[in-house]
Amino acid sequence: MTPFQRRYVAAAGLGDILDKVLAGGRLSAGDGMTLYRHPDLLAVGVLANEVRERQHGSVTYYIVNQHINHTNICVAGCKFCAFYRTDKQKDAYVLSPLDVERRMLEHAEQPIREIHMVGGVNPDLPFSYYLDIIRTMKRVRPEVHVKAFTMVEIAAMAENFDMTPEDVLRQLKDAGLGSIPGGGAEILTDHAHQVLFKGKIDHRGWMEIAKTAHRLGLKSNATMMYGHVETLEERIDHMLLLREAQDETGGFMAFIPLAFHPENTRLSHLNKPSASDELRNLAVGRLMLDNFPHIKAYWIMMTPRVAQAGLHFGADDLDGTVVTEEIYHRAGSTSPQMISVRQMIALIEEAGRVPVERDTLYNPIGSVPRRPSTDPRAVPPSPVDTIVARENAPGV
Ligand code: V47
Repeated sequence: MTPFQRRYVAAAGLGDILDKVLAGGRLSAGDGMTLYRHPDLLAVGVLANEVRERQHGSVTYYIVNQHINHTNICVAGCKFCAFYRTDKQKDAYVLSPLDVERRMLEHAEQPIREIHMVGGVNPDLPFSYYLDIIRTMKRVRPEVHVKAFTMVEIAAMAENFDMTPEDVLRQLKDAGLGSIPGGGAEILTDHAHQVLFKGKIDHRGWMEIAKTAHRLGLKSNATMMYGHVETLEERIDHMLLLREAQDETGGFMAFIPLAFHPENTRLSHLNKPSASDELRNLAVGRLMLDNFPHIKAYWIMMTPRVAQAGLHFGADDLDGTVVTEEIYHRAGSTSPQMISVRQMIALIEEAGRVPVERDTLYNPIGSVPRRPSTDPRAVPPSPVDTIVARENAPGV
């Protein structure tokens, strides 16, 4: 942070939070509310950017991935969802393992490293279906990382098949599941649960499955869908629950704030959160979740240009190339459904950041520039660490 930025943030009345941030201290719920209510978004962004650059320098991650939604049939009946159908509706679908194989083969020429698969809570599918789908994906592309099934889907499997969540997770993991996506968290409060999604697990259930997955060695992400019926206090409560769980397990990789898209939902009378609200949620997430390694600006939800700005408001990851995405497009997203690796790199570089391709677990891939060591016993620093150390060196 430059001396000018320090003076600017202090003059904006955020001196106490600045001191905590510079000392690496933990922010309180009250600090979180101050950051949400503060009129100067730029000052909030400067604080978030300080943390982001301390951790990651200019490095910005992306992944070459493919999203597949295996079924849109769902019995949860969430008010915010434009994607789900009942089994009687004519556009209801379930992809068979063969359909999944075909979708993957359509993109066989792309170096896809991750399949991100989520779907509805469909009680008509047997447990063997989920195992077959994962095994199919690993057969078609053995090197691919399968990040699949939200905590909500795992909980529904446990209930429908009379298994413990631990058994469900163990069997999915044995079949090839690599990690769990962050969806289904919505807002982790009783109020939001009652009003919006009472047909599925509440925050206790979501957290129990997340912690079980982490204990079994499955990393996960955590989303926060905001801009509907929740209060600002509920957003902070959501973050505090995540922070507390992360202190316990260390199993979360990224926090992903998702702005609510109202079109074609039962909440279509609401306005979509503004771009500045999107930037602020990235920034507050970065500042409150001091124990989360990554903050994701999910470009497909935010649009590429707002996500690009997000790289200066706390985000260090843009997610992936994403082949076909249905959940937000049904709810009115106007982003393209995929971008090429070249476009992704350009997006990051235009924002003055350094693109680093990653795998699902944030291991960098390929050639990030680094200086070779002449000492044969030296453990080479990771290429990303080298960039971060160089950029954070005094005087730079
Ligand atoms: O669980 C559904 C949200 C989530 C709407 O882990 C909506 O890397 C806004 O979880 N408006 C699914 N949000 C997406 C998701 C995700 C996306 C990208 C990366 C990762 C990851 C996870 O989307 C749902 C729900 O929370 N959602 N409908 C809507 N109308």
